[in-house]
Order: sequence, then C-alpha cells, then structure tokens
Amino acid sequence: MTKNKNLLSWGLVAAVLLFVAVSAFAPRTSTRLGRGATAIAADRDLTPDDIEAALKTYMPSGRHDDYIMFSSGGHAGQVFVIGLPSMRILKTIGVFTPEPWQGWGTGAQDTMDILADGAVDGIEITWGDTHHPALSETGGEYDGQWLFINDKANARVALIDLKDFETKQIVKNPIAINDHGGTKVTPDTEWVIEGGQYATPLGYEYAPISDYADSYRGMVTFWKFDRLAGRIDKSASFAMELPPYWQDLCDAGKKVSEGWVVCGSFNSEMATGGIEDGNPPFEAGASQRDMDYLHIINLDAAIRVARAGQTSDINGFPVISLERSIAENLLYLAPEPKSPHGADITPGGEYIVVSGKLDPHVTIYSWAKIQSSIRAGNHRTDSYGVPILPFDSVVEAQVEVGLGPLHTEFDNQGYAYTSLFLEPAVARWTLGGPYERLHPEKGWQLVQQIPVHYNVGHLVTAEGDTVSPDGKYLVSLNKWALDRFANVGPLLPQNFQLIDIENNGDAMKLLYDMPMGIGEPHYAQIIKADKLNPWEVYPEVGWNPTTGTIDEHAVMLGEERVERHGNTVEIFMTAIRSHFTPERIDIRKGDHVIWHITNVERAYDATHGFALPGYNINVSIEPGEALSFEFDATNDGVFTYYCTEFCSALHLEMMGYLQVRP
Ligand code: CUK
Ligand code: CUA
Repeated sequence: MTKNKNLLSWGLVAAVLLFVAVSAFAPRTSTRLGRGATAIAADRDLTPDDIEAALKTYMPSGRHDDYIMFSSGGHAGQVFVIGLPSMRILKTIGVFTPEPWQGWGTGAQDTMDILADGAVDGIEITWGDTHHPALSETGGEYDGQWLFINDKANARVALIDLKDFETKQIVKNPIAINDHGGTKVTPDTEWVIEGGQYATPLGYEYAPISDYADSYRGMVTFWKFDRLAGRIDKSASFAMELPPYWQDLCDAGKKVSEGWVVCGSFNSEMATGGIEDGNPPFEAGASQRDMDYLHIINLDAAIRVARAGQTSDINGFPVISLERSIAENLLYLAPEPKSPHGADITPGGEYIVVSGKLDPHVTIYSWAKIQSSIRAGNHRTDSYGVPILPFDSVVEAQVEVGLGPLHTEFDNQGYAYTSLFLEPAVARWTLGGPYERLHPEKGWQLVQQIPVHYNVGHLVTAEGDTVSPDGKYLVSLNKWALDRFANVGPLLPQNFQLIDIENNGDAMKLLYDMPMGIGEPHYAQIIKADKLNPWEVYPEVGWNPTTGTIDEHAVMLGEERVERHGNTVEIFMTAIRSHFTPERIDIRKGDHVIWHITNVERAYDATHGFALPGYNINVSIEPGEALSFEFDATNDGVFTYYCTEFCSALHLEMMGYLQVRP
C-alpha cells in the first residue's frame, strides 16, 4: 500500500518533471507524455529511485556518451569500449585473441604477425587474460592517444592506437611466464610497468621447486614507450629481479612521488604448496604471516643503472640483479598487512593506499614518511638483504572500510573509493592531509558504503587514477551476477554497476546494471569522451594501419591485376561499393597465393569485409585501408569470396569466384 502510494506520488513528480522538460520544446504534446510516464512507472512498478536512475542514464537516440570506458576482457583476451552513462558497448578491440569482425588474426598478415610476436618459446598463443588497461598520460592526465594492457596468463603487454582503436604491438616478457602488476604508465608514458606474479626461475628455465628460495624470483619490467615511433622499444627496456614473493599490483608515482614505483606482494612466506607431500596448501601457506611487503622502487635510479649497462642478460634482455638493486639503493620493502592487494597512489602522489584481503582496513602510507625513513637508514633486511622500512615509520593512517577490501580510486572532492569483495560493497572514505579542505568531514574516515551485486573486484572512477580525477561516475566491476539477470546457464555473466558519486555529501546511488557476458573483466579506465580524437577514415587510400604509411602493395583503381611468378600467384584487388576487382580468379591447385586488397573508398561508413570460405580467411577493410594475406591453395574446387559487411543495396552482389583447377 505505502509503496504504491509512494510510487504514485513519485510518478507524479516524474510526470511533472517530464512535463516541464518537454513543454519547453513541444507544449502541445507535453501533457499526454507526462500522463504516459506516470502510467508506465506504475505499470512497471518503478520506484522514484528507478526513475531518477533512468533519467540519469538514458541516452536519446543519436546522442553520444560523456565518458568512454576501456574495460579489460579477462580471458576473452580483448578490450571492450563502453559508453557512460549509457553503459552501451561500442566496440570490441581484438588484442590477444582473434576477433573476426575486425579481421583481427583471421587472415590479414599484419595482424597474424602481431599475434605471432606474442608466441612463447615458439608456441603460438591464441588467447590472453587481459587484466589492467592503462591509458597513456601526459603530465599525469589521460591524453587519449594510446592504451596498454597486460595478459596475465602469458606475461605479455599489448599496445592499442586510439587513432583507429586497433592493436599495434604485442611484446612477450622475456623473463617471466606470467604477470599481474601491470599495466600502469608513468605520468608522461615514458615507461609502461609490467609487474610479476607467481615467482619462477627467470627466463622460464627449469629449476626444481625445492630450490625455490635460491632459484625462483619475482620481477618487474619497465617497457620504454617511444611515443614518436608509436611503439614499445624493447631495446631500451629493462627488468629488475625481485625476491620470490608474489608481486601483485603496481602503481607509478606521480607529482611528489614521480620517479618511483610501488608494487604490492603476497606470499612473502615463500610457500611452495605441495599438499601432496604434507605441506600446507598455497592458500594457507601464503597467508601465514601477518605482513607481506610493499615494494618501493626508485625507478629514476634504476633507469640510470640500466643505462650504465650494470645489468645481467636473461634471454637477451637486460635485468638488474637483486644484489645490484640493493647495492644501488633501488629497492625497499615496507610491511603491509594481511594478504595485501592493490597499491593505489593518491592524485597528488602523497599517499599509497593498500588493501588487505583478510583485513577490514586499508593502510595508507605517506610518501614523505617513506622518504624520511629511507633517509634515516639503518634498516633490518629480509633474507635477501633488501632493507625493510619499519611499519610505524611509514604509515599515515588505517581506515576500517569493511570486509575484503581490494582496490581504491579517487574523486575530485577528496574521497577515496574502495571495493569490498566480501561485503560486497563499495566504501567511500575521506582522505586526510591536503585533501581535507575538499570535503566537510575531518581526517581519515569511512563515510558510506553502498552494496553491490555481487562480489566486486576492481572499481573505477572517471579518470580516477590520474592527477585530477573527475568524480561523477564509479563503475563497480562485479563477479558473478547471480540473480541480477535472466538465468543463462551455470556460467554467469559478470555485472558492471554504474554508481553516481557526483554530489558531495549526497549518498552514492546505484544507476545501472550491465551484464558482461564475454569474459571476466578485471580493471577498466574511464576517460572523458572529448579527449579521444580517432580517425573517421584512414588518412590516405592505401593506408597500412600497422606501419602507419601507404602500403607498398596498395592497389589503386585501374591497377587491379593477377600476376604469376612460377607457382606464386599475386592478386592485386580493389574493393569499392559494390564490387571487388577482379571478380574472377583462376589458379591451380598447389599455387602459393599472395592477395592484396585496398578499400579505395573515402566515405566514413564504407567498410568492406572479405571472406574466403574454405581457406579460413576473413578480413575487414576500413575506408582507405590496404592489407594482404597469403595461403597455399592445397584444395581444388570453386570458392566464392564475398563481402561480409552490408555495405550497400547490392552488397550481396559484392562477390567473386576463385577457381582452383585440379
Ligand atoms: S586483480 Cu582482478 S580483482 Cu588481476 Cu587487478 Cu584485483
Ligand atoms: Cu562491401 Cu558488402
């Protein structure tokens, strides 16, 4: 009863709001619309909060989102591009996994080559477990130019160009088989950080696990990004050997802490499992001690050591040894409580927030205190000789935020937001120190929790890990949607929940549930949409998206032809609405085929696809693009190639015959 009354009165409020809004434009129809809205709200059993949420997220047809979120795809191995606040998926970017719509890894030679660069010791890898996207930054702000992302499974880093939203490079970590603590970028994107995870012998060599303490090692890799070349420069990159604790998430220092990097860790117990042999299982063995270690790394000094050549060579890659790091004061440890996770640096770089998965607190380390503790010297060390800064000398505060804290981001009003896996909820709490002037509360304290559905891993706020977060929106990246959506079988979609964090002092409000049925995204980053400035079409006809120049095999109108050199047939083809030229190709079984296609169109929406059934070829040719693929004509027969994008009224006629004579 009460609910219905409430509902009706709020429905009226909504109707009035709509009336006011609409009457400004169309006074004749407003009354009818208003009544309709009330009826719809009553009919669909919508609460006032529902109506408010709908009004805040509804995107009228044709209107664009204010923010763009780049979400990891988890074991989909891809990146998903999502508009906020509408939560509409705008694009899948093929990264570590073939993606047929974009023609990523399904024939086009350049895409095959990029994927092949991600092979591990000669074994081709056709998937990835993308975890942490990192937008490129200038002066600590997202600049909208590049996106990096790691593959946790195989320790690889990919680079995506935000001019065309395509992957340009995959680098395999030369010393680690898996990673986790990346990617993060330094404030001017000079370095891309890839932290390790499970310790192994570096270079993925063999050593028995009984030699764990001596032969197994952690690592952090610093990839040099060459912005001018638009590529990671492997030859200028290096890694640091770390103790065989399992390094976890890293973050790059900014402002006052710029030039330094922090990485959390767990399993400082150096548990090696072996429940079969009567040892504690990993989850117990790696959780025995109360404290693990935050790694504090002087990146600027490490760069000098690496450039001076004071490195060892592992798989042809320069690595600063643990001994060298200790001798050169590159590495310090600080205790961090209870199975730590997350290491997130505040916008001004003054504090590091670390969560403890088994501790209801977040621990806040002061950068100034870390520096004075380092200066004070005279530290005890771990068993490898790495100095340990005393806990009390570096901790600024601890805030009890709730159960199972994981990851923290920030807003523009001096609040921090921490995901609580076990509650599950998102906690909003106040930053002290210089942030106190931004909010009405004093000191370091929990302000509010909002339940989420269900277990949250990462959360992300708009530009929330930059030097100037926007606030406004928070997305809670929840695992296992349970009852939130229709049952689609035992494998559950994840649930992205959009939360309004706009108003200082106001309660956080849940706005929208978005099912993610395409993998288990871990982290995402949200950028203001107007910072992105992608191309509408490639700059010139014949453009090779990988080299960023005119392709040497670009085909111009009138230059289409088929050339034969011995057993090699080379096809030069153009695509334009609504035909491929040539339309008929005769070859012989056993020929090696090299096929070049250029889309000679200049119109924004004139993409053509090209599929060659039976030979596993499927490419997408955007306006202006030139690409090539090769195959051996091992089967004779008649093969019908056709355009896979519905490009015109006569799209079905955009086809041709490949005749392979026996
Ligand atoms: S980790 Cu997934 S919830 Cu890979 Cu960033 Cu913490
Ligand atoms: Cu070109 Cu359909």
